[in-house]
Amino acid sequence: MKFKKVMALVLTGAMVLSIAGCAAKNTGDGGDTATPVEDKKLVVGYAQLGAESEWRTACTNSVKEEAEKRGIELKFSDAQQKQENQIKAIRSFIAQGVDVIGVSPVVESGWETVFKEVKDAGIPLVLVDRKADVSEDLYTSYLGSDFVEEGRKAADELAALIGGKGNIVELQGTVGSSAAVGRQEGFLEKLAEKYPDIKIIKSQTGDFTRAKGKEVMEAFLKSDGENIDALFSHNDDMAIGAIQAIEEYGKKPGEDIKIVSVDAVKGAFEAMIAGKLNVTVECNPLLGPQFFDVCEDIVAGKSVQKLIPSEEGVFRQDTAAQDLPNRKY
Ligand code: GYE
Repeated sequence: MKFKKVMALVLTGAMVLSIAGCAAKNTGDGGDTATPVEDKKLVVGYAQLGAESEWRTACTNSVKEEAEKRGIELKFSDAQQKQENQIKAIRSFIAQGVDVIGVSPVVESGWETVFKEVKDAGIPLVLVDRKADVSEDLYTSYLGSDFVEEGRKAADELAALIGGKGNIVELQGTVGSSAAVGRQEGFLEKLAEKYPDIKIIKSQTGDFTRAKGKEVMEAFLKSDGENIDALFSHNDDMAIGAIQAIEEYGKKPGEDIKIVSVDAVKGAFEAMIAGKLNVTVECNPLLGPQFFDVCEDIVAGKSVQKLIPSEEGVFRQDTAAQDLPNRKY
């Protein structure tokens, strides 16, 4: 059968089913052939922030795959790293009357108004991956990583690579995002506490993308190329962009300039195997199962934790080749 014909059949089937569903619902309100409430499909709106990195793609895939597995109707929106698009998506989820809303806030500030609208509509809100700077009564649960701890781990790894002494440059993530704010905070805290001889000579945002990571690293190299001992990158994608910049500049990434980044995506393992990246601190993007566990619990009236942390490790060059086949993202 031709694809179009198959699609037409599938669509007709879906329409019949959904009409049947509506009818069942209508009679269910007052009639005797009611569809039990438990049979109702859970409808979840998820306002993803973008598709800026390998990490983000893994996160999106995890959410989509898990929704499909559980038969949950997912309304998905990609905001292309723009808060205004996320706000629009959330408002449309409210208008559609979804059961739960999930959001990965691109930045921390500016959410009060729309979160209050969600609350007033009686829809539970779950923060996924990144935090928002709002009072705790405006959301039901936050699940994600401890970004400050990731920054601390990165500082210890980097210090070990350069013997506790040297000049480093920093590629920050999206300005005002909880991931960038937290990673920088943890990193600076460790430097202040343990490594007085390490200096950050340049620090700028690369917005968590490869292209910007490369561009900013080129600028760092132009002004301080002979003076940089190491790079701390807030994510692997920017580090991979920076690696290209360092090679084009004529230095060896991972040797002349040591590199520590965060995420532990497959691309980072490949770079470590090639000797170009030294360490990656893990940040788990596979949040789909935890996210829908929380959604289902909330709808079932169960109490859920306010903070659901992910478990994460650190991966180094020496074991990268053994580790890569076991990586899931
Ligand atoms: O590290 C980065 C992504 O919020 C933890 O966002 C996430 C970060 C992740 O773009 O690669």
